[in-house]
Amino acid sequence: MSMFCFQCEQTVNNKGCTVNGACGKKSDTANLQDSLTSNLIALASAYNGKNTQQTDKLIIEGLFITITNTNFDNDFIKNFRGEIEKMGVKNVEKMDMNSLWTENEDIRSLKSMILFGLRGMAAYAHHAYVLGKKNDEVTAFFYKGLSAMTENLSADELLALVMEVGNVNLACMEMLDNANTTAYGTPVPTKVNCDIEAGPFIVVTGHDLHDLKLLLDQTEGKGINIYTHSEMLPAHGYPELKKYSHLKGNFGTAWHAQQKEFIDIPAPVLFTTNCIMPVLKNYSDRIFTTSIVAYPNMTHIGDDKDFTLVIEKALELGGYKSLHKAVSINGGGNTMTTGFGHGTILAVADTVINAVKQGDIKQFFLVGGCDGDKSDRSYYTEFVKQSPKDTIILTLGCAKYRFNDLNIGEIGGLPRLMDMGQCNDAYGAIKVAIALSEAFECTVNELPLSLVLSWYEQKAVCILLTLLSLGIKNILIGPSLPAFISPNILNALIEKFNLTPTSTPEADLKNILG
Ligand code: SF4
Ligand code: SF3
Repeated sequence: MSMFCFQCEQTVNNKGCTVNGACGKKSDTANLQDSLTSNLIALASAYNGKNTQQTDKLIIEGLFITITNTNFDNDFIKNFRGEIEKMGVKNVEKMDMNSLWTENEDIRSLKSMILFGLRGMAAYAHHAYVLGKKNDEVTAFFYKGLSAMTENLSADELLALVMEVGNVNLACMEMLDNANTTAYGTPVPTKVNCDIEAGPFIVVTGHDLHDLKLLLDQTEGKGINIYTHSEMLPAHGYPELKKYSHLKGNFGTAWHAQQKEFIDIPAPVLFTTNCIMPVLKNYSDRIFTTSIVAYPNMTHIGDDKDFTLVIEKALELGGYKSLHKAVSINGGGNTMTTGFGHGTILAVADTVINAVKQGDIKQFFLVGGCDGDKSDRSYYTEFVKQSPKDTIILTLGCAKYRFNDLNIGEIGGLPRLMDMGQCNDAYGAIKVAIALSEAFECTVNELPLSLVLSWYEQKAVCILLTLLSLGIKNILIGPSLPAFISPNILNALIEKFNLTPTSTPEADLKNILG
């Protein structure tokens, strides 16, 4: 076995990647990421309770680097490890990652849930921190959680810590929601065009709204249009971003289609976060990365965020000669609507509540999370297509690309499909659920609300843990269960939360709606 990784949904045979990663991660990179994780555990143990701004940055960025489809660049990872070693911590004396991967399967499962949850939470914390927000409880928990990796804890103690990851992640996501809305305003419903106008353009992908804003500033008045891609789509809803007239629309679909969609693209693509896939030769001269994303031999824009090279590339390539029509993926149209954050939905709470009371809305479904390239993810398209006309679909995360070009109609002036944003905006969905439960004087579990989640990487793990820590039951999860949840731990989660794998859209809809 030259590597071991089982942190994402596409892991080989739903057991583990042991030769190369199904994501394209080579064994040397996987082993370097394990060594980086060991360094981070050592750093967290040494600085637990004595953290500094510098150690906070290293821990949060270091965890983010190891998220699936984020960083494939060995030199980048080696340099980053060097920064940690400068702090006087070389490795973990009590354990290396191999000892974690070979522990008793339940302990390994629980520690994996903590580690992968922390990786996801680090991504969300990073986005809030670059916008100047901090939360001491969240920061401190990275140290506590990582330190626990070397501690001899019982399964019960670890399970309590797993729930604590979820609980602290709620505070983290609230901080991020506050950071985004303070910086860019409350999102408003916005129709986004997917056709590309003639002339030079830049495609910007990932989740980092701050990088997008800097790029919009630097391209203003230069005759270059900006198009979002994948998880950047919800940027169009923010007043402080949509005010830029050269933020034109959205290019392409979800992350896993990039190797097809970037072929022959006459424009550069800027990756601000995951998900980056192995870069094909055909478009490798057009890929730029920044922040914690990196891929060997691609131009990386450093902390000065000087996007001149990206701008020059856009002007050199020149864009399409005439209007480039988008191809609809799910048989819908070539526009998508986003911007239904909690601010917008709660502003029409009275309309929603009345519609439920009058029987016009029978059920809410939150169909969201990550997308991936396996064909069984057509479940989510079919689920939305088959959902009855008196139901509302809320969505978030890149899973929306399975159905967000569909027009499924309205109920009393409310669109039946509402895109609440990135996976980064999951706090908004929780806020809406809690507000509805207060309005109906019941618990969230008693609401006519079903969560149908789609997972792929570690950000989905921390969000799932947050939902469980809030006591939310009956969550449907697919397209498969995480390989790192052992049978015993799965049984415990089923018993306590009735966490259920998705089956078929027909059966699941029948089961929910009776
Ligand atoms: Fe395999 Fe996923 Fe790990 Fe990549 S991130 S090596 S696909 S488990
Ligand atoms: Fe998507 Fe990678 Fe998870 Fe942000 S961009 S949801 S998979």
